[in-house]
Amino acid sequence: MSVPLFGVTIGTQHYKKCFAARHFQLAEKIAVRFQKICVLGLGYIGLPTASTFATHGVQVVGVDVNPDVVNTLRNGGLHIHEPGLRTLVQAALRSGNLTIQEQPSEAEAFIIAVPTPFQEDKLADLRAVEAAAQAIVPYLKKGNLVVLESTSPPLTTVGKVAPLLETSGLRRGEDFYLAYVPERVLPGYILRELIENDRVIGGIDRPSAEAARHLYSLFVRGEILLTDATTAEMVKLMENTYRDVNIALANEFARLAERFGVNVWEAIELANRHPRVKILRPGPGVGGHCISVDPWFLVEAAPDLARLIRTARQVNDEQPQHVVELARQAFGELAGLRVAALGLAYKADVDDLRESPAIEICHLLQQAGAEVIAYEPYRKEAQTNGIPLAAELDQALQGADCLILLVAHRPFGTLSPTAVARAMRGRTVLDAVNLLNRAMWEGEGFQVIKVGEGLGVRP
Ligand code: SAJ
Repeated sequence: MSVPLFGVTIGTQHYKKCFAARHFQLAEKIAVRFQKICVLGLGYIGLPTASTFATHGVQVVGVDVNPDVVNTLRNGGLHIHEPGLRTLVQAALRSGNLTIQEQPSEAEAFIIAVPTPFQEDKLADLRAVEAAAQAIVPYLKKGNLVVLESTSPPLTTVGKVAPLLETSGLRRGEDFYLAYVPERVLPGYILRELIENDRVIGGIDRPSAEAARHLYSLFVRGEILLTDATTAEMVKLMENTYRDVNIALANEFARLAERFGVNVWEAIELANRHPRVKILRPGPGVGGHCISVDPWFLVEAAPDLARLIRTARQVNDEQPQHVVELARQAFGELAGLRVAALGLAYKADVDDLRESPAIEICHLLQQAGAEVIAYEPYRKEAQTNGIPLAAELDQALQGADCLILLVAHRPFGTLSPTAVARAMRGRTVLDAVNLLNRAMWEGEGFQVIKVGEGLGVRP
């Protein structure tokens, strides 16, 4: 039997010999010393993680290179929206366990939770990870644990982070522990999932995995599963790719249904009654900083192999254009139309606008000559790059010829068609997320078009 490790397959006996009891005990000893940690990157993952460790009794130095983020947090503010996060951060700060800095300081463990976006050419941009690893170097000491949480292409931990850390003169596996521990939390449910989800921990060696297990078991209640670093990187990319490919399938089903005059929502509901079928939801496209980005890391790493993954990405990336095509069919000539666009976030009930298909749809409508006024209840003052933003819903609706619903935010579920009809000039609604009750809106004189239903004409 053999254990795949760092791209190399080595025999189990060798694995056991290398990572046997002596190291394991070292890891046990290290564990009790996780009294002070340093979390680099205070975004959607780093801030909840730092605060959760702090409220579990660990002294945490939260580090962010953005002085605005540091100032906001130090002054009791919050730069991101996530349910429950304000209370958690306040509790962490009040406990005295969480401090916010622009630079790391000495600690027993360092967690890197910085963004890994892609560049124009869809290649991974690892500059933030590299900068964070370099920032740790002056503070790295023998016996420290370094954890990478940022989603990264395969082999980043052993091929990029480890060599950077070794510029300290310390050696991986001998002087410091190193692990890849992917975050798997769903925006909107981060605080609960951080604690309850199972956690995959990939060590560059067995002691590193054990050391990271001891760190995360301070608050994780889900099962902790140990593997090697590269497998853990692959696991993370597989999870998000799996979702992306399945959403692409749902979007393709929607397009097929529109062509055949079928209601895709009804068809999906019926297909999902099969015990082994679970089709996801079509929509305006796939956004956010994870699912629309991560599969490209696999395409980049092996373009000759990742063919389905690339196609799924392309299908999802085309969906905003498809929605605009539906708008053209529903609204007629777009030039000169005043369109009220509801929702700009990348998905329901978050304030995150990154890679949002809703924003792309607004831009495409503008390019077609429409006058778009958007309303985003969770980011009323967002910078939206040329999309005028209404401070209140009514302002967006006032005098609009058409309404396009782009995000299934909870507050939109209770929109009153009567009130909307009073404010709008026209009576056409394009629902890209299947939130509106067709009968209610049609009862108020609206023409309702939905993604996956098209104009509802069956030959
Ligand atoms: N979407 C659809 N149809 C669906 C589900 C989602 O069109 O049926 C769209 C959403 O509207 C959104 C995009 O896909 O635009 C992504 O949303 P999501 O809720 O699927 O995922 P994220 O990006 O918010 O979070 C994902 C999660 N990964 C998986 O579910 C496998 C989360 O667990 C990860 O931690 C996160 O990526 C991450 O940080 O990587």
